[in-house]
Amino acid sequence: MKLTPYSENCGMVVQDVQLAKLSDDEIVELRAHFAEHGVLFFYDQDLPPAEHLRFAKRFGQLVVNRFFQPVENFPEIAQVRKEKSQTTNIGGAWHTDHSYDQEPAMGSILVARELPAAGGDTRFANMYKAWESLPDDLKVQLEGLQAEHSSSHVYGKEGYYAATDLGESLNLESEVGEAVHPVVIRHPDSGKKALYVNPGLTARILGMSRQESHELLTRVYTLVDETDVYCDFEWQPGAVAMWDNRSTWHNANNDYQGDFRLLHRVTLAGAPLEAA
Ligand SMILES: O=C(O)CCC(=O)C(=O)O
Ligand SMILES: [Fe+2]
Repeated sequence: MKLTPYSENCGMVVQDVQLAKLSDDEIVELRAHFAEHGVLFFYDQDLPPAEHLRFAKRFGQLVVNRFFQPVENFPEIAQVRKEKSQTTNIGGAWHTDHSYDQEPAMGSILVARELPAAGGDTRFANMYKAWESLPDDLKVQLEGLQAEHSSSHVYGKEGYYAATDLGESLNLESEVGEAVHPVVIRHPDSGKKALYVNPGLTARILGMSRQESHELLTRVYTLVDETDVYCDFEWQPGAVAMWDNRSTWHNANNDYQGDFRLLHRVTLAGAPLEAA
């Protein structure tokens, strides 16, 4: 397999592979690239739902997202779906999947099924680079801190989606909850430090007032925003993106109003996160 940077600081395109036909050695190689780069893109893949699942199961254990509608006959595959008539999309804010779980999802594998005529890119951000880019005084302040992440303000009955036109297509009756993770983690496979707070799901930093926590998180997010750690993945039919939720953020562009978009996501289970 051959890797080429998608952009300077984020994402790698992996060529000369078919995800449905990987050898055991290629799985091992892919695992290393995944840990090192955080987000991998593939084009021209032939990956119907059964093959999508088979590839994901070779890569890791699965976890089922409890808020998204499953694909018919494939309860382990989630639909990332936006109807023509809906104005709100899934994942349209910077986040990392399942950070509200005690054992956050290791990764996600997203396959294009039906794309809008234009728009609908997924933006990614490299949280290894984001961490490295922060000023030293801020790094010292952040290391050792813990943050609470929550699903209730997004997926709860009183949360963000419940008040939108996407609400009825999500399972907002599912249990919501909180989890605490280190603000800076050491990636279990690469050994590198990564920033592990995100604007969508991190509720607060523990051990400080709401106001202090808000100010600190805002400072961090503003600095990340000013740094070149981003890439916009332009989907094509047959494209697949797989990302490591411990070392990236992502954000789905909602710039295709009136058009339909459907992707299928399989989510890979993770483990509790260790502080850096
Ligand atoms: O639709 C997308 O581009 C990504 C949505 C999302 O956040 C996800 O699938 O985890
Ligand atoms: Fe997501």
